[in-house]
Amino acid sequence: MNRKGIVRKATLTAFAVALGFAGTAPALAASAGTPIHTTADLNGDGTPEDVVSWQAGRGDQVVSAIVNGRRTSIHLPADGRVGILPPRVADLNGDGRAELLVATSFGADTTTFSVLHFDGRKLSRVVGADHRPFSVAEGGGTAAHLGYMCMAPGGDRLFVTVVSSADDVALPADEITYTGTRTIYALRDGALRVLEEDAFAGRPTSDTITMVYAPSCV
Ligand SMILES: [Ca+2]
Ligand SMILES: [Ca+2]
Repeated sequence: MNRKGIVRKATLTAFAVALGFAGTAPALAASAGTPIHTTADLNGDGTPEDVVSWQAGRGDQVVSAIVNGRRTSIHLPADGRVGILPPRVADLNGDGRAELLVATSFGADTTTFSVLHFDGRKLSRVVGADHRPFSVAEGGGTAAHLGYMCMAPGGDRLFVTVVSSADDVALPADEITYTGTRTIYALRDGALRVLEEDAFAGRPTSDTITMVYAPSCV
C-alpha cells in the first residue's frame, strides 16, 4: 500500500470534518475497535512509522506505534458519538519529527485536538505554557473562529493558534467580525512556549491576524 496515499487521505478526512462537514463524520469515522493506520515519521530518521489507533471504549482511544523497535501506546479521550479519526500528521516545529493531532471531541462546528509527539522513549502529550496537556480547537461555525497554522518568519517553524468569538452573529456571514487572541508558540522538547500573544478586536476572517490554515503545518 502507498504510504503517502494513506497520509493524504487521513489529512483530508480530518480536515473535512474540521471544516464543519459534521454530517459526514460518522460515516468516515471508524467503528469501535477497528484499527486505523496512519504513517508518520515520529523519530525523524526519514522512515515513517506505522501509527495505529483504535477506539478502546466509548470515551477512550489508543494511539500506538513501534518506534526504534519498541511499541509505545497512549490513551486519549474519544468522542463516543462520532468514533475516532486518523491522527492528523504535522510537524509543528519543522524538526523533521512528526507531531500527531488527535481529534478528541466533535462539536457541531468545532473539533478539538490533542497533540502528541515522540519524546525519544514514548508517545506523550505536548504540553502548553502552563505545563498542562495542550489542546487546540478548529472550526467554530459563525459564532467563533478557531484554528491553527504554522509559519516560519525567521526560518524556524512556529505554531500559531487563533481563538476568537463573533462580535455580532446577527450580521450577514460575510460581515461578521471577530474578537480574540492569536498566540504564536515555539515547540521544543514537547512543550509549547508562548513567543507572542496578540489580542485583536473587530477583525474579519479575511484579516491576516485571524488567518488559520492547518495544511501549513504538514
Ligand atoms: Ca521514523
Ligand atoms: Ca516536530
